[in-house]
Amino acid sequence: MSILHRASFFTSAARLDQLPEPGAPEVCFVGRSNCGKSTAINVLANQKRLAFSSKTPGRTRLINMFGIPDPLDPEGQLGFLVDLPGYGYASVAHRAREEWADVLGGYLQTRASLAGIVLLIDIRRGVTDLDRRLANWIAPTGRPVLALLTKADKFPYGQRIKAIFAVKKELADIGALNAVAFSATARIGLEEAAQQIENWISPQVVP
Ligand SMILES: Nc1nc2c(ncn2[C@@H]2O[C@H](COP(=O)(O)OP(=O)(O)OP(=O)(O)O)[C@@H](O)[C@H]2O)c(=O)[nH]1
Ligand SMILES: [Mg+2]
Repeated sequence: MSILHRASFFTSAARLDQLPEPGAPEVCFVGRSNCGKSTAINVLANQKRLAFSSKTPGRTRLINMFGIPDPLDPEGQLGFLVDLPGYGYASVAHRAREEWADVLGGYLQTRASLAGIVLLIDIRRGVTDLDRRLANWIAPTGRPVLALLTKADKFPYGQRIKAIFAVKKELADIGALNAVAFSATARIGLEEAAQQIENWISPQVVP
C-alpha cells in the first residue's frame, strides 16, 4: 500500500507566517485554478474528499497541509502533501491575485522543508504565461519538479506524447524536471507520480 493512502488533514494557513515550523519533507501541488490539483491529491491518497475538488475555479484559497503519519512514531509525520491555491482565476480581484502570488512565490522560494514540487498543467492548455512566472520562481531554488499533464484522458496517446515533449522543452530551465501525462479519472500516470512523491517524502536507498 502506498504511504500516501494514509494521508489525513493536518492544518490550513491563509498566510505563510501561519504555517507550522518547517519539519518533515513537504511535497507541494501548484498550478492554475481548475487544473486538477485537489483531484490529484485525492486520487494519490485514494480518498474521495481529502482535498476538496470543485467545478468552480478558485476553490482552494488556503494552503492546506495533509500529513503522512510516521509508522515508527504515532505522534510524528513522515512528510506532508501541500495543496496550494490555484492561480489565474479571471474573476478574482487584481489585489487578491497579487496576494496569492506573494503566498505562492514566498512558499516556493523560502520554505526550507520543501522537498519537491508537483506542477500541474492542464494538458489541453499547455504551459501558459502564469505557469512560466511560476517556473521562474522555481528554477533558481534547484528544487526537483514533477510536471503532471492533467486531464490526459481528454487526449489520445500520440497527442499526450507530443504534449510531454513540448512541456519538457518549455520548462527546460528547471534543472531537475520530469513530465508525465496524468489523469485522475482514467488513472493515467498514477503509479509514476506516486512513486516520485513517495521518494521525495521518504527517499529509498538504492544499493
Ligand atoms: N476529465 C478529467 N477531469 C478532471 C481530472 N482531474 C480533475 N478534473 C476536473 O477538473 C475540475 C477541477 O478540479 P480540481 O481538482 O478542483 O482543480 P484545482 O486545481 O484543485 O482547482 P482550484 O482549487 O480552483 O485551484 C473538476 O471539475 C474535476 O472533476 C481528470 O483527470 N480528468
Ligand atoms: Mg483545489
